[in-house]
Amino acid sequence: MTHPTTGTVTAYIGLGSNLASPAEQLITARNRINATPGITELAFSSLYHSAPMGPQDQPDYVNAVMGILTTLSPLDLLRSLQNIEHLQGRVRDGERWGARTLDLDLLIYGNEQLDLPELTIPHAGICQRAFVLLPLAEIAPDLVIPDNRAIADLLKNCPPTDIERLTA
Ligand code: ROI
Repeated sequence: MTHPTTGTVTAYIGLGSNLASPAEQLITARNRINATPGITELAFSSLYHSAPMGPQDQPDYVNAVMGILTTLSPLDLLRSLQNIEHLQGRVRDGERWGARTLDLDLLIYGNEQLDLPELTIPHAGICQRAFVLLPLAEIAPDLVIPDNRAIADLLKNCPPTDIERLTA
């Protein structure tokens, strides 16, 4: 939903890293997102330490979620996030679910539901991933995901195991 007076949309971005000083990667990414024209930060969650989902032969992750106001379209926002991943040394080597210096996922974009080859919104992984749900619930406890699922209900079905809040 576009805010009628400002032409901006509220969006949520998931951040994750498990290589090359993960917490610093997230802080650098936050600064770069904030420096992007058309993006204003609304909220940034605590950092969370989480066990890897998927292949276990990789380091633990640091995860967070950021809420923004943006004038960018979903695809322009996606491109900006991919550019930042690239700047921080993300290599897409084709290995699915492998270690990464930075992962920026566009989780939610207003009330939009999009299913494009390069972008699905709401992000398909939100509901199964405590490392997304927990930080999202921290900054947006009353959020209802566009297909009508309340964060609080999703959390009940997704026990927050193997995840620890790092900073206030
Ligand atoms: N596991 C955790 N804990 N955090 C992530 O951000 C993360 N990202 C991924 C995969 C490899 C699925 N596992 C993850 O892309």
